[in-house]
Amino acid sequence: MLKRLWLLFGIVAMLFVIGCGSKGGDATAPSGDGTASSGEKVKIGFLVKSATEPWFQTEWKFADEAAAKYGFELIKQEVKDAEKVSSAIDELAVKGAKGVIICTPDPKLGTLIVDKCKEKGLKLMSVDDRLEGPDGQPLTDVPHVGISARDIGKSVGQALVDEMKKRGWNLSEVGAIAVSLDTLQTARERTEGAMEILTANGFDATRIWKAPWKNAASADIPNALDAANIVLTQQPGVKYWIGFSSNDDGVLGIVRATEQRGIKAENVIGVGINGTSGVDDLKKTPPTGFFASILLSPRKHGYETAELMYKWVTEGTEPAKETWTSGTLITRENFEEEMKKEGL
Ligand code: FCA
Repeated sequence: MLKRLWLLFGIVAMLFVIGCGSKGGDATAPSGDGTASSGEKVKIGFLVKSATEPWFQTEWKFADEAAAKYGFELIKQEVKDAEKVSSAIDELAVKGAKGVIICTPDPKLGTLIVDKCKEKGLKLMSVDDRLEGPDGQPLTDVPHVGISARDIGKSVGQALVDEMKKRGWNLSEVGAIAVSLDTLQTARERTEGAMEILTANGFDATRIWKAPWKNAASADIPNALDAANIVLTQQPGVKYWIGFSSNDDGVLGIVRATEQRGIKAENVIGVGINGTSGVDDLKKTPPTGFFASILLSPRKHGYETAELMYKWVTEGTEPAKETWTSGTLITRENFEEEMKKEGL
C-alpha cells in the first residue's frame, strides 16, 4: 500500500516537473516585435572563444562602450568548448537576455548554437569566426561581422615581400614559417592570401613550412612557439626567416621561437594580424623580429556589433547578413598614430 502511494506521489511529482519545464520554455520566448518588455533593461550576451587574447578583450571593451551609451546590460563570457557555449546560452535565457553575439570556439557548433538560440528566443549574430553547418558551409542566415580575410592575408604577404627587398635578402636563403589553423575558414584564407602574394613574387612554395595549431582552443602563443620550433629544428640551414599566421599570436610564437634559438632579430621578419597583441613588440627596444601587423578594427567588431544587436532587439532592424572589415599596416613608424585613429 505504502509502495503504491509512493509510486502515485512519484508520478504526480514527475507531471508537475514536466509542466513547469514547458512553461519555462514559453516564458523565455521573444515578444512579438522583438523589443524588450517595458521598463526592463535590455540584456545582450557577448560570448568569445578566448578571454585572455587581447583582441577579444579589446572587442569587449568597445562593446561595453556601446552598452554604456545605449544603457543596456552586456553579459560577457568566455566559451572554450561546446559545453560552455550551451550553458552560457542557457544562462543568458534565464537572465532574460534578448540577443547574443558570439565568436564560437568551433565553427562546427553552428547548428547547435542556432537551434539553441531559436529555442530560447535569443537573436543571434556571429563575429570574427563564422558559424558552419554540418556540411562545412557557412550559415549565411546568421548576421555576421568578419574581416576580409584573404585581402588582409595578401597585405601580410606584400609587407613581407617589401621588407625582404628592403633588406636585400636573397630569396634562396629565406625560409617561411606559417602558423596555420586550416579548420577555421577566416584563418585559412588569411595564410593562403599571404602565401599567394609570396609565391607570386618569386618565393619558392617549397620553402614555406606550415606549423599547424592543433585546433582553435590551442591557438595561442605557447602552442605557436612549439609548432614553429619543430620547423626550426628541421631546417637548421636556413639563414633568414619570415613568419606569418592568422593573427599576432601565431607570429609572436614564431618570433619567440627564433629568439630562443639565438637567431638575430635582423634576420627575422614577422608580420601579424590584429595589432592588439603585436603592438607590444613594436614598442620594444631593441626591435624584435616582429616587424609589423595588420591592425584590424576591434571598435567595429565590438562597439558596432553590440549596437547592431541592440537596435535589432529594440527596433526590430535586422543587421546585414554579411559585413567585412579591412585593416591597416602598422609598423614601428606609424602604429601610435594608426591606433589612435581606432580609439586604442
Ligand atoms: C579570429 C582570430 C582572432 C582575430 C579575429 C578577428 O577570431 O582568432 O585573433 O583575428 O578572428
